[in-house]
Amino acid sequence: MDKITDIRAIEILDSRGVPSLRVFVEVEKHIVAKASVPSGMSTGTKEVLELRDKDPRRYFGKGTLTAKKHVEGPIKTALLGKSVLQQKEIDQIMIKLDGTPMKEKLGANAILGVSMAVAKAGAKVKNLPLYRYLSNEKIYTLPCPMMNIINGGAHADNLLDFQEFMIRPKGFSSFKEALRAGAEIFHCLKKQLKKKGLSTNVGDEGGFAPGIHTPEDTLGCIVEAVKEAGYKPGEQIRLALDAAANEFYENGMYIEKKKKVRNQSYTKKSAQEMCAYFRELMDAFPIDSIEDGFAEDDWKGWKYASKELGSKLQLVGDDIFVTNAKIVKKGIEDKVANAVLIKLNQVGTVSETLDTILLAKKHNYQTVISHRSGETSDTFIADFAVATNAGQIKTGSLSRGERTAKYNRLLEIEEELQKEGSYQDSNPF
Ligand code: 2PG
Ligand code: MG
Repeated sequence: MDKITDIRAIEILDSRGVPSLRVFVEVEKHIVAKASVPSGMSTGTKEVLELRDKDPRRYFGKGTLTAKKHVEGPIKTALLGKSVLQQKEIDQIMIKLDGTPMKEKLGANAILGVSMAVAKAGAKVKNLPLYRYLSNEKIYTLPCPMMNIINGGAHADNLLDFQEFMIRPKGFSSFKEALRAGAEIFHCLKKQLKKKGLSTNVGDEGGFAPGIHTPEDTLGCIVEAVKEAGYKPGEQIRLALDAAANEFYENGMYIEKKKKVRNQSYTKKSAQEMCAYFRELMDAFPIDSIEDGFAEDDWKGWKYASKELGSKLQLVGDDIFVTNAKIVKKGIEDKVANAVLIKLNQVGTVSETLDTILLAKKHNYQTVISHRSGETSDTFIADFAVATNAGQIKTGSLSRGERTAKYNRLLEIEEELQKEGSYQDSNPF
């Protein structure tokens, strides 16, 4: 009683009001599971292809009707009658049917939507919550939330070149309490910003997007908010950055891009100078995780920084690895980074994402399951983080429904698991 009897898709809107795709997989004519595909803004060049219609008359060319057609045409034809319990086989059929390394024929959004909906359908057939269904080890750990409370870079129209300023709870005994700390700090930060006459409007991921000019002032504000909320910076709350350096890497240098765009004078830094700058920030603030501190084309810079800083903090590869096992393998061999950001839509199927997580774990690389800046209310990644014992999740700030949906799903899972689950706080960094 597990055979696919229909697959449909609709064009939906993501949290930025840009089209995305929702896929429905029907099993034996009575079970229907649906999944929605997210979309990134600061993307790595080696991410699989998000298929857009390129029809300028609709959604400025960003429609997803072609992807919908592929789901309801060739993909459906290839998968009708297959068992939803055979995730790997289904993903392989779609990979072969597409036949291109970047999934550009069918579109990775079409393929991933089906892959995720098939996983959810499998869980429904087995009458299990998704996190139990996807779990191999049947050990369930709630991830540490990395909460992005100040937005910059490509996610906010302010002057910050770094994209994400996150807080990372340390030493809490449950996900619930770690999340509470995050939310309390978020509200204190709002007060801090107001007091300073700064905007409390939020960016794409629900973090504030104030007109602060420097990372130092931003981090200073966050530390103040942590204290005001009654937590100890460094001890209970650490800070994490996603520089998303791809966005401000030009001709081999890291530049003050937002100043450049505004025709203001701007500085440039080499990879070595960038590394020294991160060290300065680490000396001044309790930072213990930096994502994409270097650009994907700057493998040498990454290697240098991994040697210099890799024993002191978590260095997370996002755009450089794009959740691709082959690239992560090369990174492991070259001792680049020590953690991998995991985004399903960078690689395009559930089983390939699982393979990348397994590879990372096998080599003691940390894993962080991640949302995209363009999200939907789908909570797949919350279950996925628990199923894979990833240890960490980043899914934005403590505002905006598409972000809190994932945190709320984790609260639900923690409650449901009671003593069967534990909260992971054992990251070495
Ligand atoms: C990132 C992500 C998610 P985007 O860079 O890590 O925060 O952003 O989805 O825009 O790539
Ligand atoms: Mg990133």
